Amino acid sequence: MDSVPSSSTGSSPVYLPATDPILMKLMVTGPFGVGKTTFVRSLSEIPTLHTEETMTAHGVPVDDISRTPGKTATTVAVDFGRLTLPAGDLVLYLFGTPGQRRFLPLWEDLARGALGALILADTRRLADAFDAMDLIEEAGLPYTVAVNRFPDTPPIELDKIRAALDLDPATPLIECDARERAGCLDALIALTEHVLDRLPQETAP
Ligand SMILES: Nc1nc2c(ncn2[C@@H]2O[C@H](COP(=O)(O)OP(=O)(O)O)[C@@H](O)[C@H]2O)c(=O)[nH]1
Ligand SMILES: [Mg+2]
Repeated sequence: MDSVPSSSTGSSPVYLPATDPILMKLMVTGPFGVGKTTFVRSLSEIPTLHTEETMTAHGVPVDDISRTPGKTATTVAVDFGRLTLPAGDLVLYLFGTPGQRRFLPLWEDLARGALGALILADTRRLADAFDAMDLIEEAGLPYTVAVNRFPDTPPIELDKIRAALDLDPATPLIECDARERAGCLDALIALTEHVLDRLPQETAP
C-alpha cells in the first residue's frame, strides 16, 4: 500500500493513506452504560474526542449505574475516533452517541450522513437495545449488533440473543469486550462488510 507511515499500535496519531481512501461515517450506539465510549477509545488510531460530563446526584433517578458501578461520567454529545482498516483503503469515522433518550435531537444530527451503525448490547438488560435498534431502523441504516461482555454475565449464546432481539438473519451479531481492541476490530469489520454489501452498486466504492 502506498501510504505515509502509520501506527500499528492503534494508539498514536496516523496520517491518512496517500492513496485515495474510501471514507465511511459509522455510528456507535446503544443504551446508557453499555460501553460505547470505551469502544471508540479502544479502536481509534487518533486521540479521541469525548464529551464526557461528570455524573451527579441529579442523574440518579434517570441514569441507572447499577450494572456499571465504576461509571462516573456520561457522554453528552459525541465520542469521535478514526480507524483505518488494515487493508489501508477504508477509513472509518466513528461517532459514538449518548445513550439516553433525552439526547435524541443530538442523536438525529449524528445520524446524518452515516452509512451504518454498530449497536452495543448488554445481555443483563438486552431489551434496552431496542430503542437504538428502532432509531437505526427508522433511519434506514444497516447495522451490526455487538454484545459487550461484562464479567458477571452468563455465557453468551448468540443464537438465543438473535432470537430475543428478533434480528434479521442477515444482520451480523457478534460478541466483544469493549476494552479489547481485537474483538472491537472484528465487530467493526463485520459492520463494514455488511454496509458495503448493502450499498447500491452505482454508489459502492
Ligand atoms: N467489565 C467491563 N466493563 C466495561 C466494558 N465496557 C465498558 N465497561 C465499563 O462500563 C462503564 C460504562 O462504559 P462507557 O464506555 O462509559 O459506556 P457508554 O455509556 O455506553 O459510553 C465504564 O466504567 C467502563 O469502564 C466491558 O466490556 N467489560
Ligand atoms: Mg458514553
